[in-house]
Order: sequence, then structure tokens, then C-alpha cells
Amino acid sequence: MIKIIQGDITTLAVDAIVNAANQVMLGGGGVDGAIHYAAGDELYEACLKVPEVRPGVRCPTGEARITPGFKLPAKFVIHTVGPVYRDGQHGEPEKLAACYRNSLTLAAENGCQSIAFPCISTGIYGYPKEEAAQIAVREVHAFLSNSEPQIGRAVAPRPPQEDGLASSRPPEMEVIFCCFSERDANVYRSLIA
Ligand code: AR6
Repeated sequence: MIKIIQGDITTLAVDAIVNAANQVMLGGGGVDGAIHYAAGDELYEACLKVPEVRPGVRCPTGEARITPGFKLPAKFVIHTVGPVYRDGQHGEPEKLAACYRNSLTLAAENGCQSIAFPCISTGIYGYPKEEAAQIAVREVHAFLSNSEPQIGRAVAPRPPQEDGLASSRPPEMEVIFCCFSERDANVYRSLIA
């Protein structure tokens, strides 16, 4: 199920909120700053513990990492790094799509049934809002329509229930597009009507 809301992602009591982070993963401006502020210093400490894949890079562009949510109402923060937009001809669409796919996969692997995304890359990183929203909606639709095999691959099968019946298919994930502005929310509404 997909929902569009206008508001502050740090207030959402969902299983996971997604952070539009940078590769160092130690905070910044925009939604990243708001999430670190609301989660408290423990989030910074948890991010410090995420191993660097190379000096100064904990999360390469397009990938995702997970930490607890600490003081946030959300259980987890999934940190992903969107592309800096140049002209759309430097792999930006593929990298942005990977952010959504990898965040959703990580959420499923961690048993999340609800996840909220900000409009990744569309602030400081300059991605045009309509193009970014089209990619976000396309990737979420694709993930949800394939969610049975994706979850099946990503998560170890649950043990049989006490009555001996095989566990049923996990419920579909709820995906929220959390737009900071009404204008952004309208972009998504026009795509999901
Ligand atoms: N809740 C929901 N959305 C928000 C919030 C909030 N509290 N605050 C801002 N937004 P940006 P980027 C929206 O710039 O473009 C940081 O310094 C905002 O209106 O936060 O991916 C990082 O450390 C916009 O629509 O992320 C990186 O260095 C969206 O969040 C860099 O910025 C994304 O804007 C990442 O840039």
C-alpha cells in the first residue's frame, strides 16, 4: 500500500524512516540534520560504528545502511545516499532508483512492515522533483508487486506456527512518501491518482 503525506518525517511512528544522507553518514543539513537532531546523539554514535568501505565512505551512493531510531518514534533509520544531480546523464536515475530498491530490501530484511521516504536527492542534491518522484513511484510499485519473491529471498523463512500450519505470506509493506512541502506532495499525488 502506498500513502502520500505532507509533514515532518521525524514525527512518524513507522517501522523505518529513510534518511537522505551523505556518504560519510555523520549528519548534515536538510532531512539528515532533522533526523539526527530528533534521534539524539546515539544515532551519531551508531553511524560512527558503521564500517567505512573506503576512507570517508560508510554508504556509497545508491546503497543503504540501517541503524536503530533511538529517540525517534520510528524503530529504524535506513540511511541511503542519493546522487548529486548534474544533468541526468551521469547515472543519476539509476543511482536514485537503487536508493529506493536497496532501502526497501533492507527494510524487508529487518522485518519492517511500514517505511517512510523523504524526497531523496531533491533538496541540497538538486534532483528535479518531478523526475525524482517518477523514479520513486516506479521503484516502489515494482517492489510491492514483486514483494513475495523479494521478501522470500531476503528474509529467512519463518518457522512453522504453533498449530503446525506453514506461516502465511507476510503482509504487504506500507510505503509512505513523506513530503515536506505541499507542492512536493502534489507531485506524488499526480503520479499516484
Ligand atoms: N521531513 C521530511 N522531508 C524533509 C524534512 C523533514 N523533516 N526536511 C527536509 N525534507 P535534502 P538531499 C525534504 O536536502 O537533496 C544533507 O546535508 C526536503 O524538502 O535533505 O538528498 C545530507 O547530509 C527535500 O524534499 O536531501 C547530504 O549531504 C528532501 O527532504 C545532502 O543534504 C531531501 O532534501 C543530501 O541532499
